[in-house]
Amino acid sequence: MQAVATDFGIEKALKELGVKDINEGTSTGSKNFSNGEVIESYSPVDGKLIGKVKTTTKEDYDKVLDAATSAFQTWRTMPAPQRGEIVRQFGDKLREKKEALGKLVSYEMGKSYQEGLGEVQEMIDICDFAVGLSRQLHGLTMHSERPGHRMYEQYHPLGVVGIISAFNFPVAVWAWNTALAWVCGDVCIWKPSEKTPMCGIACQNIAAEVFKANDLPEGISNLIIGDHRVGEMMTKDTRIPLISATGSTRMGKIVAQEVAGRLGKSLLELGGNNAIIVTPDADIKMTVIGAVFGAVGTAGQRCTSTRRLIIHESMYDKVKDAVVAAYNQLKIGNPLDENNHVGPVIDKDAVKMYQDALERVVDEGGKVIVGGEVLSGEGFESGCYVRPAIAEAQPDYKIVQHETFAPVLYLLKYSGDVHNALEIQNGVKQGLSSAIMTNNLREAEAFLSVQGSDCGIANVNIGTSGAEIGGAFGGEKETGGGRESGSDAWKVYMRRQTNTINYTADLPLAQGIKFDL
Ligand code: UN1
Repeated sequence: MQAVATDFGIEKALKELGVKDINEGTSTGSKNFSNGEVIESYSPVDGKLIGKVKTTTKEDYDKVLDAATSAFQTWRTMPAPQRGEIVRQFGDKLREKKEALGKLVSYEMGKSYQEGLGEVQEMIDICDFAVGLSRQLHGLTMHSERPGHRMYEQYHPLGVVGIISAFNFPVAVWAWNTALAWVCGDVCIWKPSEKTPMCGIACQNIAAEVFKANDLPEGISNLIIGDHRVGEMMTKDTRIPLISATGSTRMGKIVAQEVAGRLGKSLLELGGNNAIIVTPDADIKMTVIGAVFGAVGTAGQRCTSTRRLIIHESMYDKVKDAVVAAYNQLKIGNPLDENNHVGPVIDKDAVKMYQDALERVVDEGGKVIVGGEVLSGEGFESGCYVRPAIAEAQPDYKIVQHETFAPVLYLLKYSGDVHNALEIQNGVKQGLSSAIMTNNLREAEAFLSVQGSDCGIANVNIGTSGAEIGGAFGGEKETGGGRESGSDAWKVYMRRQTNTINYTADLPLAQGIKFDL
């Protein structure tokens, strides 16, 4: 009898997305011309080779830049609402390909299929947002101090926008940037993580199809592939006025210095060390859902993942028992199988980081109360599956201060009032996301006040992860200060110009200065 292969529709998805048996990488629109060394993409799900991709050489890169620079000349003159129409079509294509792309994300990155679909939904949402925005790229008008003068500001596109994204959100973070940049009139060059190149190629194929169908230049959407050496080509390049980079704080510091050195702009979305404060007035059921999804979703590899639970001493045992009980229910396995909650981490290096973190917390005096194992045997052949861990720790442990990109949750205790909890929460270098679980108005408002959370995102009765695209996304301190996606984040993709027009026959000077000839 022939065995029935359950590949969860991966082969079909790869075909549908045009990434089956390819050997390319660099592209400008639908034109491929990669000449660099080959990298292989292996799935953390089953350890199998997904495909081979070619990296970008300096020559390839210069060709891409030429195509992008020339495409910008056309794209920038198209009225913004018409660019919005193109982004609308792109969003429609994503709706068509949602299942296939969600599967590829799950297979190449390892997050659950539901989260893969969620990621594509974020792309669709930002397209809708950008379409509306294409009619709202507003500037202000001001009253001139001089008679017969009109003063206002307007926004023009910047040019070529460079996007460097991480493996953990291999498609959505590109779309946050690109959908806004496109309606703003910019063209984009994207370097996805070398750990998830197939996702990059799949997205580029979808975009290229839309630009081609509209007879638009190929160079509006461009893809380059490789490691930090390829990233460096962008960060050093004065033809790229804005670099938007998502990843580790270590990477962000290098990018920031390089780009600032040439007075370019950078938009940085870096590490987090996100905490949920659990007060005596917290709803335990909500706390457990928020904390567990926050800590184990995407196998703890979101920049918004919950890493610290700061629990009031009066609630400590109760919350600990409830969270431990929930962890004991977690099913770990193939993320494409919807019965499982947790898939693999991205690779064996991540497994090592997870193990090292747990060793370090014990060395510093903490205690691992759940997890710590690397799973083996049938279904775990890739070697990338770990049991999400919980450790009891102290806030000032070095390892607790550090962002470990793996499913490790630290339980910390506070006493007294919410200000003590806030001191612990804010007492780290990172400042991305934060949350408080409370039904007490005073605690909630204290958390949101000027003396409250110092993070870019502060939630009440919601976990730290899973932000909607409508708000500005990003954080303070070592998170890098950038804001992406919603609200007025679009402004970073444009240059502002202040215009003053004199419609009189005199030339009065500002500040009342007299200069008679
Ligand atoms: C990231 O991990 O880089 O808020 C982005 C969230 C997602 C985005 C995370 N919407 O968890």
